[in-house]
Amino acid sequence: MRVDHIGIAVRNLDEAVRFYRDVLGLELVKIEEVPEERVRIAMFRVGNAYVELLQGTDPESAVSKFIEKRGEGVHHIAIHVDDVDAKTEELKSRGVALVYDKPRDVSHGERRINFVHPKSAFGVLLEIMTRRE
Ligand code: CMX
Repeated sequence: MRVDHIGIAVRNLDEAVRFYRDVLGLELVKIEEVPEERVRIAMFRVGNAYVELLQGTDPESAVSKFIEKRGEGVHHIAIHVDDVDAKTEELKSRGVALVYDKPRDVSHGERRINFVHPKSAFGVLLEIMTRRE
C-alpha cells in the first residue's frame, strides 16, 4: 500500500490552482470534472504521490457540504491498494463503515474508489482506491 494522494477541499479551484502551481511551483497534471462525485479536481504530482484539490460542483456535493460545515482544508487521504474490491469486502467483514457498498469507477475507469467513513477511521475520511494507468 502507499499514499496515492491527499485531497484538499477548496471553494474556488482556479484560485487554489494559481497558488499550488504558480506560487508553490507544483506540477499540474490535469484539471477535470468527476461527475460521479460532483467535484472538479486538479491533480498535482509531488514525488510518487499527488495533491488533489477539490471543488464541489453543486451544493449537495460531499465536498461542498464539508466546506459548509468545516471550512476549506484537508478533506481525505487516499491509500492505493492492489484490489479495492477485495479490500472493501475485507474491511466490511471487520465491521468497518464504508461509504459505498461496492467500489465505483470514476474518471472513465482510471480509478476505482471507495471510502472509509471518518467515524471508523478516527476522524479522517480515508479513500481506498486502485489506479489503472
Ligand atoms: N473528514 C473528516 N470528517 C468528516 C468529513 C471529512 N471529509 N466529512 C464529514 N466528516 C464528519 C463530520 O464533521 C461529522 O462529524 P460530527 O458527527 O462529529 O459532526 C460526521 O463526519 C458526519 O458528517 P456529515 O456532515 O453528517 O456528513 P455525512 O455523514 O452526510 O457525509 C461522508 C460524510 C464521509 C459519508 C460523505 O462526505 C461522503 O460520502 N464522502 C465520500 C465521497 C466524497 O467525499 N467524494 C468527494 C471526493 C471524490 C474524489 O476524491 O474524487
